[in-house]
Amino acid sequence: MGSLGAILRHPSDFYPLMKLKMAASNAEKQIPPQPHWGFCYSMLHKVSRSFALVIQQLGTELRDAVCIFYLVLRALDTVEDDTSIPTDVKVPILKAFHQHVYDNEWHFSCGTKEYKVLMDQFHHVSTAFLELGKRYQEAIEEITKRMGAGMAKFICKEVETIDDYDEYCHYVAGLVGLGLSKLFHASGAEDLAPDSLSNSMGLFLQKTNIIRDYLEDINEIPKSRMFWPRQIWSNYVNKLEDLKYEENSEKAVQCLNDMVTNALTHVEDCLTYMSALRDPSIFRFCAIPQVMAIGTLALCYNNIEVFRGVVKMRRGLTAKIIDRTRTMADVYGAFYDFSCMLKSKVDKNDPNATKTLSRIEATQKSCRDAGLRNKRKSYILPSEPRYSFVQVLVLLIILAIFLAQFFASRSSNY
Ligand code: D61
Ligand code: MG
Repeated sequence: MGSLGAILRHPSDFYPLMKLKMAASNAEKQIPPQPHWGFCYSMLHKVSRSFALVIQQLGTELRDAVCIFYLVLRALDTVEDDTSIPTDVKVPILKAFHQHVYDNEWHFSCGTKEYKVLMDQFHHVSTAFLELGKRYQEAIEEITKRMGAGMAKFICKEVETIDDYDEYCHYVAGLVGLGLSKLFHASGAEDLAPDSLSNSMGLFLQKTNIIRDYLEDINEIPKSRMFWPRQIWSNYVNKLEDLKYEENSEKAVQCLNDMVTNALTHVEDCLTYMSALRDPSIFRFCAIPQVMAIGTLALCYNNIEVFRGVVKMRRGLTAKIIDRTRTMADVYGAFYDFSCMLKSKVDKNDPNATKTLSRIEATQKSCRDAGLRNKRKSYILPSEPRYSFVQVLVLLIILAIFLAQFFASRSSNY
């Protein structure tokens, strides 16, 4: 849960945080009894708290398919991400991964911590996969095949141009969007979305991750991982790692802002994709990560901390987003709020200021034109009552007296 300090600074975080905590512990209690499904759902909670929560609220049949889809791709990604596997071993595994899913005996040990457990016990995922409906299996197999081939291609190739960047993000996240749209369609709950819109849903999430994780990826041992395209960073520094050095702070922030501006190109498509969804649980499943992404971009924009440590939304704000993202009106409202926050951070001396502002204004226009923004509390305006130190102290003393009396009266009853 959020720290006491954070809650005192944002008292309205308290209720959504409690609600989230209860939802998470309920979800963990609902682990299915069969060992393979039990393994899959407890693994899902261990490797991704955020996706686990949104997956958990889908209807049973679709939820099982999405859970397996997630674990199969997470296992594939564990192979991709393990920088200690030699290329000549890694590439054939990535390319054949879609076949391994049908083979209960297959396993390959790699990764660390919970990812290692997932790899070592992958037979549980295969067993569960084989119990899914044929249409779900086919969609998962096809996407795994295409993603594995794409990852293999980029093992030996760097992300040079913006086209390479879009292509890499298509393989690792855009394809997830295409696959999910197929699963939604197969469940009978949604029309089949156009591929280009599904792709944008993934690109927006992946680019946000790549921007936020700059430092973690560059510091990766034994070998740094680089996803920022040379076509962008070479306008600011000679080597991608130079962005992390203090003497390049100004260039680093300008480069970061360029990257955020690039990610904003996908917003329109994402709003169009979400506005076509009909099923409320599928809607929440798709919308919560998107709202978190625009919030993360707003936080990272013009923020040197991206090059110094981890920049993350506070837990309380995440909890509020999960609690308050239910309809398209909520999504337009949230995108509008975070666009305002972005706009307020644009420095007119930034080399891309005009481009950035025009993308932000386009987003604000889409949100306004939809005319759906309901009367809601803003995520960014300080609607919080501000408590002074003395006020907090007085409250704590009153609480202490109250508790002391309560316990005194209880013990005198005996
Ligand atoms: C609607 C709802 C969720 C969506 C969506 C549309 C479209 C795309 C995505 C989710 C995928 C977004 C991926 C963003 C996070 N990036 C990663 O996890 C990177 O790995 C990419 C390859 C494995 C993808 C596994 C995945 C992720 C989310 C899913 C899913 C499968 C299946 C169903 C639902 C959600 C990243 O991972 C490491 C890290 O972020 O630290 C990387 O290696 O680059
Ligand atoms: Mg990866």
